[in-house]
Amino acid sequence: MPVDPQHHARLYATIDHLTDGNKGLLAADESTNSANKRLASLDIPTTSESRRKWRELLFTTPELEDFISGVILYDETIQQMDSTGRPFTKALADKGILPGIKVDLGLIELTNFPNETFTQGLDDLDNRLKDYYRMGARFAKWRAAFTIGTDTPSEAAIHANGNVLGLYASICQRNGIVPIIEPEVLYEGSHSLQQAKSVTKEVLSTILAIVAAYKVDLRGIIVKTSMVLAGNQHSVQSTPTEVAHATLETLNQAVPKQVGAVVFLSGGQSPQQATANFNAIGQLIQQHKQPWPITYSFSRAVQDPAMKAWQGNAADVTKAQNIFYHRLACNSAAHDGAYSDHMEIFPS
Ligand code: 5MM
Repeated sequence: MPVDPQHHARLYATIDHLTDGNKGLLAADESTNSANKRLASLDIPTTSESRRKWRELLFTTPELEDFISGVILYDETIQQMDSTGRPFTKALADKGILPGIKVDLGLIELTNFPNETFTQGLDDLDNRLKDYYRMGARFAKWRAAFTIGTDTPSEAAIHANGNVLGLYASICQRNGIVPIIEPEVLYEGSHSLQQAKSVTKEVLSTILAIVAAYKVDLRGIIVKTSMVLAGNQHSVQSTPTEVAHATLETLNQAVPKQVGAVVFLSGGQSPQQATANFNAIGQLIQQHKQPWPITYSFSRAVQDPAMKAWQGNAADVTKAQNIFYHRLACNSAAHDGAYSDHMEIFPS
């Protein structure tokens, strides 16, 4: 069945809202396993209530809407409530923040391709999206992951994930939900900047061509990508200027101009490194306008310092919220290339 034309207008309106001004998207969609790993590393109990309290701290940060236009939630979180009994979706919507939802069900091994994965979750996706739409979600996210190695990523892994992403995106759009397509090229590894560039170009251009072949409306999708930089174990680490040039050059070669928006993940960079690299990208955009709105959609780079300050203690909620708010302020300044080291002088 063809997509109702009105759905397209709604998809574009969602993207316009998400990319308004210098705001970013908060990725708070860690699966239970990932959320628990982060809590356990700080000796915080790995319970549903701890995860709820953490998300409440994030979502009730005063003036969150200054810097955040949308939040990606996880299945558990979209059904949870704040301490006053208000659903998180309502708490966010009351601030003009759009709820989104991670709908992939994680990575599984790609048989015959060591160290490669594809992402599962298509079964029943249509029904799940209908439920999530009723709960208020207006955008969704699906992540595929690619490791740079001697024989990876293989053509098979890129194509398998591209086909799944194409199906996911088409099912989202027919339900009036903007699909975020996240083919992450991992930062972990000893690859050079040049290798990161060529792999990211190959992954993005192949996957987006497959997505287009599924007749997905490219204006109604968001691409969530890694910044292009040398691997974290490479002998020479990329400077922000190098990252900015390599990233925008790669995106211009691989991402069709019609795509609705591009957002960056932080991918394990330190919070300050992610902001400095995003700021260099922001500065370059000031000089050379890009075909798509571009913003940030970080998880670890905005959450980690605040979680360390919180450590599960009710008495430290305000301190943690201030740190979280400060990180968002730095990244929204970076969006316009207006971040500087001076912004890191922050009273503890
Ligand atoms: C790559 O991870 C995404 C962005 O987070 P970072 O800024 O920390 O790189 C993130 O949205 C991720 O997809 C979610 O946290 C879900 O991850 P898991 O591993 O829990 O599926």
